[in-house]
Amino acid sequence: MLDQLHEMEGRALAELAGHKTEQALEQWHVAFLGRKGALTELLRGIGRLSAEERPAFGQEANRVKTALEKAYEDRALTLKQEAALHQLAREQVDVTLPGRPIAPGFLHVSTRTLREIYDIFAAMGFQVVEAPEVETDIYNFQLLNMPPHHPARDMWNTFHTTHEGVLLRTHTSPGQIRVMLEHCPEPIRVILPGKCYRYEQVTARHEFMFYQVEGLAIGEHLTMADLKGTLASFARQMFGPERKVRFRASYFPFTEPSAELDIDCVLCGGKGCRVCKNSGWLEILGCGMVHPNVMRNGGYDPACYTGFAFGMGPERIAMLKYGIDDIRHFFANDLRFLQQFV
Ligand code: FA5
Repeated sequence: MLDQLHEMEGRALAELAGHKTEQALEQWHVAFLGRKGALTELLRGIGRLSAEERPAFGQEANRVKTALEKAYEDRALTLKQEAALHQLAREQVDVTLPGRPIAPGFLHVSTRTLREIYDIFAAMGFQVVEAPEVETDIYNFQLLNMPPHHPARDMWNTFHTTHEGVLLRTHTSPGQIRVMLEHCPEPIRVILPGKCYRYEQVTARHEFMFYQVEGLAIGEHLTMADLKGTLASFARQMFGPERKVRFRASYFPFTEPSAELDIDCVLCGGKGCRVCKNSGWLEILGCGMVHPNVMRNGGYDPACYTGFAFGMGPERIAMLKYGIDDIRHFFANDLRFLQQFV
């Protein structure tokens, strides 16, 4: 029996030295030290020994058990250390490699265009003011001379909220009234940039969300000549000093008279092409003299004060400036498009 015990010990230690995985180690433990393992089997045969032989065998079996357990733990520790060393070697960082540069952010093409517009108007004494994007029917329509059921409301269909009379503004013009009510009776010279929302078919030239820049000037002697001078100067600073401009009669309920400002086509120079639909002209904004009713709604007496206002779409302006053929690129978040304007 002692021979068998020693033979089993030798075999167990030899096998253990060859095992390289945690799983193989576990199987080894079950095979030699488990409840049905080789050592337990040998101990079961103790009854066949004489009473004198038993204590010596028992003692030796205990020594073997302790020795095997210790060998098992040592082997497990060695394997763990080997694995850790291996992982360290595999994940070694070469600190001498050049670093990867962090790409700096850049301005969105709409923001760049807005800032160009701010600069031009700031030089003419206009301050930048912001007004709410969530508006009421009163400011978006009624105080702008469009009572309920006014047919001109059809030009500005919007998104309504679940609160009666609360909507997403369709244009920046409600900001005119807010500024007037705040500053009346002082003279005003502001631009109001911000997002607008329209419930309309999205096309290459129409988004459901886009920016506008509103302009408003109020004073005691402002005339249509001031409007024309200011906007012609803006158009030439934005699109080049050689640009021709024209004011075409139009209609807005909140201005009288109303006009649209066109520049000669940046592509064909006025000869006529696909972009200007062979007219030679491109529309860039709507404008006019502030309607007397709107002046009164803002707290100004139209007998003493006059004013002019305008509203333009910076995305449309950027489309002309950079030759962008589809407005949907602006907010599609495709970096291939946006990175062209770094
Ligand atoms: C207005 O919104 C008027 N509030 C402008 C105005 C202000 C006139 C003050 C007089 C005095 P209109 O709907 O034409 O007008 O829009 C003005 C500009 O916004 C357009 O010239 C265009 O550049 C831009 N715009 C209008 N609808 C869209 C759209 N769906 N997508 C992108 N840009 C648009």
